[in-house]
Amino acid sequence: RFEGVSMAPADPILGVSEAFKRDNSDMKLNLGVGAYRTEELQPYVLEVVKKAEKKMLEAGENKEYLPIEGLAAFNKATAELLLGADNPVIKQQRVATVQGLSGTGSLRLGAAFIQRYFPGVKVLISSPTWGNHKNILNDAGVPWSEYRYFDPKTVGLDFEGMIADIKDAPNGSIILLHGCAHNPTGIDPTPEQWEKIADVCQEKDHMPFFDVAYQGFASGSLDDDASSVRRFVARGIELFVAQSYSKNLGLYAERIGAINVVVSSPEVATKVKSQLKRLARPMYSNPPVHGARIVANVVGDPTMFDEWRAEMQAMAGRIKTVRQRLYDELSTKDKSSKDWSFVLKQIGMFSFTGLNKAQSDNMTDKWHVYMTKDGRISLAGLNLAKCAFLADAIIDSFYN
Ligand code: PLP
Ligand code: TYF
Repeated sequence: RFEGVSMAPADPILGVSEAFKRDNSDMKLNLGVGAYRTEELQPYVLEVVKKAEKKMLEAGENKEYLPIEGLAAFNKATAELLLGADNPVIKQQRVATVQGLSGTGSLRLGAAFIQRYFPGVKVLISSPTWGNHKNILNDAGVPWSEYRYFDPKTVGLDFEGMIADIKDAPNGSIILLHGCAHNPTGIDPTPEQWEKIADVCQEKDHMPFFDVAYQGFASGSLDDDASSVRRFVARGIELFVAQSYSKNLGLYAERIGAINVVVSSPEVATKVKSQLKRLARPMYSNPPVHGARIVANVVGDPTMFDEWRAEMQAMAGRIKTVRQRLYDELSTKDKSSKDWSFVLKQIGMFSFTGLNKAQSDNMTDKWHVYMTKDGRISLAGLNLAKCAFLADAIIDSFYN
């Protein structure tokens, strides 16, 4: 029966970690998956998460099923964190929020909604984007195409190309946008560029679908990192937002996130929420409680909230420090006139090095540096001690 099943290809990101595990070299360095490590390159559980878990244990909470839409206290906290607690759309009850299985599961729920209620409507995704976006849309049966985003010549944003492609899309298309810290490029539109993107969305009646996987992690400020979404909401544009707490609270394996749909009236919000629940029910019935309780506790307690902010800023700060050191090492070691300053301009967890597939292969085969084949390195997996070594590897791979 199963003989006809063929081997699935390894995931281009998670497969890198599997290959890293199989490597016995002392030199090896895992810059593949975007997961935060300490300066000792160890996984990090936030102190504030441990504190929330202790409080939860002491309260002796039960393990009853959550409702299909998730934990009410979490759903309230997560929408307020995203949009700002005093946002008129929250006061007017125009947001349908459903707890999801982290960012991925929330995107999947959004995609299932699109497939059911806007069949045939195309989703435009950036070229390049996080690889799983294509899988999610494909498996949900949602058609997609790409808009230009990255310009290899400037190692920056191809804003003209992006705007032209969004303008060219049929009216009423859905535009997938990274709320902040674009993965994999680390290049975000400026505030003025966001305004122009919003102009085009309004002109063309396009609907944005924001993927917010790094709120607070890009700049260290939760509000600044949500400003792109809030800008569109303030214009009265209806939109989807998927949120993840994998990175900013380090809750990777707890699978906690949410799908939010901002709509025109409370009546519409109630109906949309009921349909999101209907989609969730046959897929996984109801979401897990542990991560939702952690988020609700941290966000709902002013002291813990401040502690969270401090720890998030420390994580974002450590990444900025290694980013600077890597740039310093690259510009000192490289005797050519190549300008490496793009490394400093990029934000978030990643640096998009511009290395092609063969060069990325050289990084892994010769230097035991594990990274994705699109030339992305996760700076969250790098420490100061390894920056000189990494610069040697990058320069060797770039010029050979
Ligand atoms: N979207 C983007 C752009 C990401 O980089 C990630 C990874 O963190 C996710 C979504 C979702 O990850 P998770 O499912 O762990 O929340
Ligand atoms: O891009 C990354 O490395 C992170 C982590 O299926 C990730 O977003 C990678 C693959 C995946 C889920 C999360």
